[in-house]
Amino acid sequence: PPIIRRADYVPPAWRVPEVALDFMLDADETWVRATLSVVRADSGAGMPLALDGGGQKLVSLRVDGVPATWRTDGDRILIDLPGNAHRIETECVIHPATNTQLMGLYASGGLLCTQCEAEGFRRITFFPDRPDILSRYTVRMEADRATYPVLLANGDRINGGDLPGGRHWAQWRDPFPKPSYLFALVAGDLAVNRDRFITRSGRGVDLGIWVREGDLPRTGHAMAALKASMAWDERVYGREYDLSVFNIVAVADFNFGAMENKGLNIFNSRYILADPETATDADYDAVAGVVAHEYFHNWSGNRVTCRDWFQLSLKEGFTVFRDQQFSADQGSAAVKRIEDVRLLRAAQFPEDGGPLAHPVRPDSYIEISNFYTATVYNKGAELIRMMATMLGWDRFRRGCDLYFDRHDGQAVTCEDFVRAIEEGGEADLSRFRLWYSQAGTPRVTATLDHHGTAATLRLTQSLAATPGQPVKQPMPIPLRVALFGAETGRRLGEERLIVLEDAAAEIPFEGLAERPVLSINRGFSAPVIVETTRPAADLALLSAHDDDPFARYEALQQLMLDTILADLQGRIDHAPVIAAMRDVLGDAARDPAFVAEAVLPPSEAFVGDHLPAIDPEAVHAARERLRAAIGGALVDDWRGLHDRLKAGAYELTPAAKGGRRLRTIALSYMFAAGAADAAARAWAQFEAADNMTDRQGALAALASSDAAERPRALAAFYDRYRGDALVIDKWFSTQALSTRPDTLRAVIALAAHPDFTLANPNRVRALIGAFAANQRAFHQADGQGYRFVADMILALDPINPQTAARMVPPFGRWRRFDPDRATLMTAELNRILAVPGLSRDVFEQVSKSLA
Ligand code: B3K
Ligand code: ZN
Repeated sequence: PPIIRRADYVPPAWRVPEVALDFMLDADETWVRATLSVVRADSGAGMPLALDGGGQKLVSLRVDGVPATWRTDGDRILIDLPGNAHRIETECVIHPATNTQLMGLYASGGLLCTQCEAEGFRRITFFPDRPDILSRYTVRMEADRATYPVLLANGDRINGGDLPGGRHWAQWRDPFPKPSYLFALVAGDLAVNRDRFITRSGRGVDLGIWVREGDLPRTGHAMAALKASMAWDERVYGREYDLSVFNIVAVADFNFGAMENKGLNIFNSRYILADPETATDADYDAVAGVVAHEYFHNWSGNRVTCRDWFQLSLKEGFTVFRDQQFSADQGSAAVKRIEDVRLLRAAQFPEDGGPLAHPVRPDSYIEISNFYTATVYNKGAELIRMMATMLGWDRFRRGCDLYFDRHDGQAVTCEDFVRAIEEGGEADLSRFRLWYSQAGTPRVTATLDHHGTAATLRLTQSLAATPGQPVKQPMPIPLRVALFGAETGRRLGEERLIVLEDAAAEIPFEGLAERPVLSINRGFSAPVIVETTRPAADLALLSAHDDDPFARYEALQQLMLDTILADLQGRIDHAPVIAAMRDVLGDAARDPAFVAEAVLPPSEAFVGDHLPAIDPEAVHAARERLRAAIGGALVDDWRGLHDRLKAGAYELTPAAKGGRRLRTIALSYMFAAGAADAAARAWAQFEAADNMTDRQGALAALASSDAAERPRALAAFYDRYRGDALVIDKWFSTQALSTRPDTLRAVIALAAHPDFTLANPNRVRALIGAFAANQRAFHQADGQGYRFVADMILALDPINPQTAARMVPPFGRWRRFDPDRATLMTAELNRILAVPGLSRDVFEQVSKSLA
């Protein structure tokens, strides 16, 4: 398949200022009539009009009302046009019910809905399907009234009515020019939660969240989050909503989290529906975060969009940063930052260190769907955050204002964004641009030499080669740094922001009253790996006294990581961790959410990232030994917490959420300790729960145990929630994440369960995605875990290539494992690659993983 390159960008030859679409909707066969007014662009002299297609049948084509001829070029059609402005009319037939890829117009649980980003619109009608073509859309839909009583599209409903034969129609108009990837329509039998928002300038906006009738009681949290997001973007970024309608529709079958279509967001139902009985606290946070994210796209993505797909991080990195800021403002900023960094380290660092590494602004792709990655999204957000850190909020905000003002209504590049921040914020970001072009996670070494009342901090940076990028240059790395007194734990002087510009630097400190302990990359000010040797006593001191909560967390994480790594080399000493943990537990009453984060040991995957060659069984065993030691030494504390944190009536406050989280962690430490009462406590928590957080927490603890209560709890959970897809997903994923040695066998059996289906991406992620993230089970030494996931990829590829391709990256880490596992992993990659007719999606991920 061809490689698309950023350097090959050419501006469009034709513009399409107006589009009129007319849909005769039907699940089996939908007719699409499109009228495009096309205008030759400056660069279009002598060029044909090229319209992308996606395998649909073209029934007729007219130019200025007259039947016309065309040429084909793969899936595209080319039309030679004599003049500079023409009217193109096409008529196509598509088949939503058999659209299992879930791109374009497809059926989901009796609804018809669309997903166009990145290149789905071409599967609906022939169109120059690229984000730098901005058009005004008018959409007419006609359908059977009983099956599809609700007809929605972008913008405002301007007309509609009944038709003979039980049919009806509606017409919508979106006044804002938009790229085709933001087009949306929905038809179906939906109920609506309506509300209203008054913007800062006094305009009323009608809000609607559309779901299946029975789901209406679960839409309140999403609606509250939507209104909070609208107010937040006005207050923090000065951005107001611009249409008089904002609709959200929840659908059960969706490849991704949600989609920011102009005025008509379409969501995976798992990011809309929440009530205490079926959604965990984490689900509640995810709903609010994704609702905010899609809403914020209205400015960062829709009003200002991407010139081409290489610029994806322009909208995604910025919008993730904005949703992170929003969530931080809604609850504990410290805990939110810890969660963001945990995700970055779990998903992005491994990507940056493996064969699929790519810059935040990629240089080439085969299938753009493969580039909706943690690098583009989450590292992209870190780049924005670094700019905000270096400029300070006020200057950064002035840069954002200039960006939005200057580029409103345009399709632009990451370079345009950086230039606006530079000019509006009065900064020089010339070397900072390297962060967009260089892949890989920088390593910073830090040593602090102390002499008398002075000290010298020596820093170096390096960046390893990544595919296609053998040699790298130093980048500006903003590091928030403070020193603490080794005796008193007091901070010595102010925190400093040090921007490491070159390969190495020496920073002097003076006037130090006692030996200093280094606190560096506070708040995780840069997405780098810091290598610095601090003895256990210093880490314990920081974990007790650092006044940056992220740095406190980080110190205890480092101490636990060092302890596990030492164990793997035969040196077992759990005492410093236990002492530090006892200290941290002193804060459990004051800040349970923070303590819950702090006491969790680093994941097996994160530990593996620090080893030259990973033996997953050994990592699992060492980490379990640490958990057992922490559990056992502090068992009375855990028992006490488990008793004390038993909540009264359910509340969704930050304190109540933190309490629930810490309570279940206490329970799991009791299991780790082998406490005789752990299983009975888990069962009691499971049975008495008045919310999903407590119930699933207890279930997860039992699922990894040998307790007699385990099968009982799994069966009771299934019976209680049978038919509730989002909860049954949890039932699948909880079992797939079990640390028991027989997990693979259980997962193979679950893949044959009547409720398992490859047709629903949530279900696939719940079972197969969760299993592939289970380090011990996926990497089972006999290779059967690899074989199972590879079989699933091959089975899914013909149905849904996007979702199939997302399961390939765990195989790409083969170089990090022992030779036997590496051989087994590459054998599966080769087995996949040998299958004829692979999708572009899977082909790209597998072939790159082998390279
Ligand atoms: N922009 C969409 C992503 C759609 C991905 C399709 N492959 C969701 C989001 O980031 O908001
Ligand atoms: Zn997004």
